[in-house]
Amino acid sequence: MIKEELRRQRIETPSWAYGNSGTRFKVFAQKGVPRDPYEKLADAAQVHRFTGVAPTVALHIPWDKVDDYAGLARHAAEQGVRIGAINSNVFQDDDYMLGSVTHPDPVVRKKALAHLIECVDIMDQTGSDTLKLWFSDGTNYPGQDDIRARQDRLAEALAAVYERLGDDQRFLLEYKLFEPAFYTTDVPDWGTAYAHCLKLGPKAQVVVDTGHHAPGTNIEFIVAFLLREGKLGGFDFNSRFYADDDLMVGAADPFQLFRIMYEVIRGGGYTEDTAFMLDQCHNIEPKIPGQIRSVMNVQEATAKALLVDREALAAAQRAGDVLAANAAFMDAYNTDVRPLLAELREEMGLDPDPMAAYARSGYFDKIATERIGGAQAGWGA
Ligand code: RM4
Ligand code: MN
Repeated sequence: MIKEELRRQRIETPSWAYGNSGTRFKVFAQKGVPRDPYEKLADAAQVHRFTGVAPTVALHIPWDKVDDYAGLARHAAEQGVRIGAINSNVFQDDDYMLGSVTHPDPVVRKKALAHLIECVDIMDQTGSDTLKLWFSDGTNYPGQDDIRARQDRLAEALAAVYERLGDDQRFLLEYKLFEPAFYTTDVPDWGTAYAHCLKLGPKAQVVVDTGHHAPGTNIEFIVAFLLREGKLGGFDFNSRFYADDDLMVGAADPFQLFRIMYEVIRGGGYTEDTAFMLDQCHNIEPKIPGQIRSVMNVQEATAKALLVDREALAAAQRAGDVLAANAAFMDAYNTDVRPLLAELREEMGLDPDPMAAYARSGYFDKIATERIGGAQAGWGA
């Protein structure tokens, strides 16, 4: 039953999506933006309230640093959400100019590793079971550092973090082809991430950020491959037109999102073991509705992927009927699934139109009036 499958979908929203963001040119301040992690969780709870499928929120440390993490987890529960993945940050300190865990200086490497271990401590305190590791490490100029030695340093740090993980915890290693490093990046692609994870064991998996590939990369192939090897830990969903644009998922290329979700379902990855996370920034659009729209986009792509007639597709594939196989795919993609999702929401006791329901709720006016004074959360804070 497609509706049953959709009802159990879980999409995680990122705390940083609720704060101010922008580009290196300008960060635009918006009204009502949270001033601390508690207010970010309150906003995330609105997304869950209107969609019913976004019960967890990813934190970013140190952006979401608090004195009492158990208290933060309790606050989340009071709002009706839970703490999801803990995202580490070893890219915003002066010490990290030449790298973090791959830095040539062992003192800096030690500091970076201590932060990663601190993130596991926070997982223990918040009940989070997932650590997300993204490294901006790399070099800008040929000869700047030893490519091979940097891999050794990376492996050493990953092994130490792996060792520290509890039985029910895992880490997801994220790759990205370039930026901020422009010549070499130490984890530039899924193959590098996969090789490191494979060596470590089952608690190390790869996370696919859909914005972290070269243009034209076939992401669904990567998804199919990693799932087949039991190494797909989850997604950081977003859209890109050029590089790591962090736009709303399903906005730039809903067909790609459908193809990815099809491979997830085909490969048995439509389970709670795969984390469907958003990693986005809403630079010019309002943040809570931006997240609601994104969640709906993932739901729509999933519904279409579930609609693929897999028997007809398999028969066409066996028969070598290229056009029939492609038609089976396209028929599903071209189906308007919005009525089905509206029906499902009503069955779940939700408003069939989450965007309109949020707009009517008055929540935005409330936060715009209440959240006066203090420093708004934003990139790097
Ligand atoms: C990185 C990467 C991480 C995210 C940060 C904010 O490019 O995508 O997942 O935590 O940005
Ligand atoms: Mn990401």
